[in-house]
Amino acid sequence: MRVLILGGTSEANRLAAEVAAAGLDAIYSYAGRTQVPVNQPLPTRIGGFGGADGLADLIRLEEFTHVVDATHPFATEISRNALTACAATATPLVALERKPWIKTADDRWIDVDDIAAAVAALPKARTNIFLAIGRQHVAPFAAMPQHAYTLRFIDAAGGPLPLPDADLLVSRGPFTLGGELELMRSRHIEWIVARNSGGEGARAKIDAARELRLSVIMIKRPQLPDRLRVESVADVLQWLTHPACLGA
Ligand code: 3Y8
Ligand code: NAP
Repeated sequence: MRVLILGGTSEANRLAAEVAAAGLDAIYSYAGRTQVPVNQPLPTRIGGFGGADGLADLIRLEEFTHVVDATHPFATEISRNALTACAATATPLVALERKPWIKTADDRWIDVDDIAAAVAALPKARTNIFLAIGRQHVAPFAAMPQHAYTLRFIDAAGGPLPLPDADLLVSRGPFTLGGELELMRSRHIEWIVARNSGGEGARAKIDAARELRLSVIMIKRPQLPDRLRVESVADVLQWLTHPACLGA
């Protein structure tokens, strides 16, 4: 058995620890989006594959027998590529995917389909907005320059921000409820823009928004094609060692 773990999430990190502890032959893969990704207890590769074909070539070259897609729910391109490459090489694939956050009666969410709809859902009158969606999709918010934005990136911006009134926090998660409450109170945040990423690493801001009764523009998850998916590291290990149990 030789496993390729497509990583980059808290769940992937927990999986890597269990796979290493089980002594399985595995490689952890990062896209290389951040400057200093967390070290893994497995041999690690960093960088794209060159699309689905490149991933298929690597599967053949490295003789991977299994692929685990433990990437983020919004990382749709790599997930589609993994489906294509595993079909082309007849390699078993499972997705380790956390559930989306579910709105409770006390949540003030406005559900939107994508970034453009999130921009359109913002109030018109100037207010304080926490853009908790990373660095890759900030530019569309320049259409609403009247607001005071708080941004949060993992690495420093490396250039001017595309918003006239923006303050940048450089901080990687996982985040805590206390830290998020302090951030929102000290900056008088009224609105939050977030992706429905699910998991525990990013949900503290959602709990803080509920406690402070703030409005959250919640970007829905993109759709992915059907694939075998599990929600726990234990299920992945079961699939790797006893595939029949999961109907794989
Ligand atoms: C490179 C690996 C761990 C894993 C940490 C999780 C939790 C904290 C919350 C906010 C939201 C956001 C962002 C976020 C979270 C975890 C987890 C998660 C959101 C790292 C990581 C990589 C990335 C890539 C990065 C994106 C960005 C998104 C920041 C490592 C830390 C906003 C997603 O600068 C960039 O280009 C960053 C890009 C993709 C989304 C974006 O569009 O900017 N994640 N995040 C992975 C790779 O190279 O393959 O550096 O160690 C992983 C984690 N990020 O326990 O250590 O599992 O979700 N990551 C979102 O939810 O919207 C932050 O600020 O409140
Ligand atoms: P994406 O848009 O789905 O993928 C874009 C390209 O990045 C892929 O086609 C592939 O390049 C490369 N890539 C992505 N993940 C990779 C991996 N694990 N190993 C090797 N190459 C990878 O991806 P994304 O949304 O930018 O996310 C990039 C990474 O950040 C992923 O590992 C994801 O788990 C992590 N992450 C993303 C988010 C988010 O909000 N999107 C949040 C937390 C963590 P090639 O085409 O060259 O093969």
